[in-house]
Amino acid sequence: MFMKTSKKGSVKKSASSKNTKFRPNNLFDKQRAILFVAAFAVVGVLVLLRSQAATLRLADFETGDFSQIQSGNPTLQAVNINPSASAVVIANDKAYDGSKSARASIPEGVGNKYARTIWELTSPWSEGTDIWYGQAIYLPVGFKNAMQSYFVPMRWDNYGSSSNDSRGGISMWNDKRFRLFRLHAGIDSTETPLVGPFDISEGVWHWLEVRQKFSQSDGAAINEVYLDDVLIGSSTARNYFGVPITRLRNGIVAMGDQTNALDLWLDRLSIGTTKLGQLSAPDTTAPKVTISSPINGSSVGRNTNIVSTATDNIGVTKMEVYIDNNLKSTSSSGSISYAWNTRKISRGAHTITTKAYDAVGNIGTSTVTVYK
Ligand SMILES: [Ca+2]
Ligand SMILES: [Ca+2]
Repeated sequence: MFMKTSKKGSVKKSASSKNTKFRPNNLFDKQRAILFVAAFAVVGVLVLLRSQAATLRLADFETGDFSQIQSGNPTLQAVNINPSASAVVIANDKAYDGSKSARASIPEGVGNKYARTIWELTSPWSEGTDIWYGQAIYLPVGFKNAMQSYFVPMRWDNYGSSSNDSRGGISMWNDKRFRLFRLHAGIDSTETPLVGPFDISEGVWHWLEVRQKFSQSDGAAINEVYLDDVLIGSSTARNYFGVPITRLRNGIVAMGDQTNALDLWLDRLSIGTTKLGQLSAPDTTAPKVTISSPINGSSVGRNTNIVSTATDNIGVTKMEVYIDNNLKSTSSSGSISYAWNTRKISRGAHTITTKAYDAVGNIGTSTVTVYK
């Protein structure tokens, strides 16, 4: 059931005939042989130059749009969804670096769904290509429970450019664990992971990076997965099937049998020829908290709604409401509300404090004093 396809693999023998068989035993054929060698040498040099020309491509979304992904093909949108609604938007509420990220969302409903960005590769990946690709990923608390079948957050493929498509990348299966996988229509459906399974925890940003040297031969390929800059597994098993790879996608690339709504955040999507690695600067910025209700200095009625929101440079992981230093409510997001019944409290001044935490424990607070 893992990304089934109805396509059957078929291998066509290349047409050859004895009339065109190459026999370099006369002058014409010798000249032809020299031309062949020269042509292959030129192609080889061009391929080499092309591979050397590959430089880091990085989308951190600080531009506020998807132009960093759409380079080279403005008609190929970074935003796609099936069946409906907006899929990937620039988000300001969480970011791995800077202040913006991409948020991929799918609505409730049945069906194969996707909400992903698409990189059009500047040159196809093929036998011998040694490439790094990665992304920062934030799975909100509850994501795994809501994920019902399988989910692919990062995938390369040649779908669209070849009917004989093959795919690989990172997927999460219904055991809620992640793998580096390979798949080829009609040929490899064994679902044997190249690396994994491994865990990616919720409620905190992670840096996920993959190195793959592509080869159809077991032992000649390289497959490495890094999570938060730590190598968590590797193999040299065959990782692709000879069809040039033309696209890399990030987000909710595919899922099966999903009815729950889901969303996740992405940042710092990258393609390069060397390891990019996790951002080294630690997060020392505390969340900024505001209490929008009640207003500082106001008199409170019998039923008072306490409403507070927080933002953070990376992400708010928890919020709390305190009344006179007593914890009353918690949430796992960047907003919190609490219905305060003041009937039993004493007359006079009372303090309301809300706290917001980020993943590394920085705490922001906001306090108002109200009167009964
Ligand atoms: Ca960013
Ligand atoms: Ca922070």
